[in-house]
Amino acid sequence: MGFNLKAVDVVESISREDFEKNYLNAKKPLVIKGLTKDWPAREKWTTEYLKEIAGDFEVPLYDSSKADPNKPINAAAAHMKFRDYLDLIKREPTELRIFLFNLFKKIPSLVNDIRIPKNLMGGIMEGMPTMFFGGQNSVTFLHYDIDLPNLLHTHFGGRKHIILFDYKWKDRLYCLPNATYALEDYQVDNPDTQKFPALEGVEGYEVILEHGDTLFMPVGMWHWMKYLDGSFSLTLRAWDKSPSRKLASMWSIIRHGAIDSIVKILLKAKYAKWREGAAVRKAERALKLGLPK
Ligand SMILES: O=C(O)CCC(=O)C(=O)O
Repeated sequence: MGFNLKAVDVVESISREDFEKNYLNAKKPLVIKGLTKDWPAREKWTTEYLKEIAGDFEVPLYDSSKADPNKPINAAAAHMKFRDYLDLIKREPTELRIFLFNLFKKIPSLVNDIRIPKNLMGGIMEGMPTMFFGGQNSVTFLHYDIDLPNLLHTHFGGRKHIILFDYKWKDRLYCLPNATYALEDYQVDNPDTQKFPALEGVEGYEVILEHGDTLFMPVGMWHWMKYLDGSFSLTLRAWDKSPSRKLASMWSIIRHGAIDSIVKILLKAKYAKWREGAAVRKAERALKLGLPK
């Protein structure tokens, strides 16, 4: 009972044709274990190495809260020297995470440690490799990416538990209006379906990533992530080449980023209350009508 989760397909390697037909165009997730086998990063990126090259940087840290009605999403909870943070996640469990960190901007030579997989997919934004760090047990709340990209998410230094849902389940997942995340963190690995009945039967995917694994997440895919060990990831994003998809990405950023943040700041608790009610109404309606079909 609860979610209906299937294992994500896992391959060692894949041809472009197979990937395009069965995953990219089919909007289906996939783990490619061997995509990084020729990346120097696979051996080189230890926490000691990262401390050596970037330990002095001050980094913003995020906790598990996300829905403060007075703050734009992604407001940092604290700051710390990168070196101290890396020591912390190796030493003990913590909910503190680093989210969307462009370490490559600070240390451009890092790009030499990876290989952009252009043979797999076009449109990868080479200037935007972002990094994510988490302590054991830290959780990245369920969301989909605001700019609607295809994502290649590679994990390093430990294991990460990931649960995914197709975009079409948005209403049943209690998505907040104007947002790319849900009403509440209903513990995605053990959801309370008494309190959130529309979650019952929602279909998704599940996988545990290990060091060097790359997860492909298609456009609009909801993702929830729990770091099982203090570890980190690198995400490469690719926008779809069609002008209509590009426009959809731009509009999503404006609506879910700028407009949502402005309304949040102006209306505060009133807005939060309205949209929570709206998310519940939509979820209950979708459940009643058996949506999505
Ligand atoms: O690794 C994480 O903590 C979050 C990753 C994520 O949300 C992404 O790659 O879009």
